[in-house]
Amino acid sequence: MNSISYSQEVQAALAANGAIVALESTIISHGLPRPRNLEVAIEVEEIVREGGATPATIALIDGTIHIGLERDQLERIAHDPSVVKASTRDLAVIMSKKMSAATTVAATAHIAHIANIPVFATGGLGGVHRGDGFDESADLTALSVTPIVIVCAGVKSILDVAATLERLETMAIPVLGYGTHKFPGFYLTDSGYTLEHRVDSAAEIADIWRNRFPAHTEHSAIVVANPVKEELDKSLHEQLLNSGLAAADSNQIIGKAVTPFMLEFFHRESKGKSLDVNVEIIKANSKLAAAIAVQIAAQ
Ligand code: PSU
Ligand code: MN
Repeated sequence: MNSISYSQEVQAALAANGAIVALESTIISHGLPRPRNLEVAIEVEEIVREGGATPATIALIDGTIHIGLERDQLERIAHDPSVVKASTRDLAVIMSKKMSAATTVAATAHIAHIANIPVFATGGLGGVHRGDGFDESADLTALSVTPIVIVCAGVKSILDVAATLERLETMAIPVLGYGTHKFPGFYLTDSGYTLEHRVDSAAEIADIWRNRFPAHTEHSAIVVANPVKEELDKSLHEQLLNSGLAAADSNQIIGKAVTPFMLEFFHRESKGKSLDVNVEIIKANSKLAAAIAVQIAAQ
């Protein structure tokens, strides 16, 4: 049994040096409620294809790494409650135990790089959490050692945005605002923090990707921050944030459970409003990622 398996369309795209976009699966298993999660996963793959690229949703099934999922495998990740959330450190354990897992940004980027897939679309990056308990997502360390363009809508407002931006700077991970100098706040178009670098086209991003080689900074990721067009109502957002953080605290939610808990809290308490914004974010990011993948493949 091979430890890595490719979907038919990803295999064909790799052979043809075609444009490929990696997609994470934690968003499907732990970020969106059923049955909407499967619908969105399918729609997002279709958006990537319409953009001229091949989708490669990444996950582990019964101990095998999958780069690109066939429909029944996508259904398994979306519906099987035994699917766990895997970060990079969990991969070998999951493989050894023949478990099934959805991959976080960190683990997805790591696996995409195995197949030399240079572009990745997600919703929001993990980062530094608020409060005095030390919680920093492995997404940041993974991106500092993984060459990939990651398209996201910034980091979720449940995080300490200022601290996350500082860590990205320390780790020498460039952050490019797409059509903006304002760092997006996931559900909000503007987190209140300013970015130094703005880009306005996929071609420009591909050119920056190319220039990492003569600059010898080709070992790390590039973060493209793409603000959502229609943000969540600001006062609703503020209210959910405060009550959600308090609920996480009183329920003693820690470790990898924090992000899924907060997302679920937002979706439930906003009666689906935050979910709609979340879905829009993933769709828009996948579209932009496809355009970037096409430009990079043409280089
Ligand atoms: N952003 C979303 N939905 C998600 C996540 C991010 O809109 O489900 C997931 C990603 O997989 C990300 C992970 O890598 O949350 C971060 O988890 P943690 O904070 O435990 O590192
Ligand atoms: Mn964490």
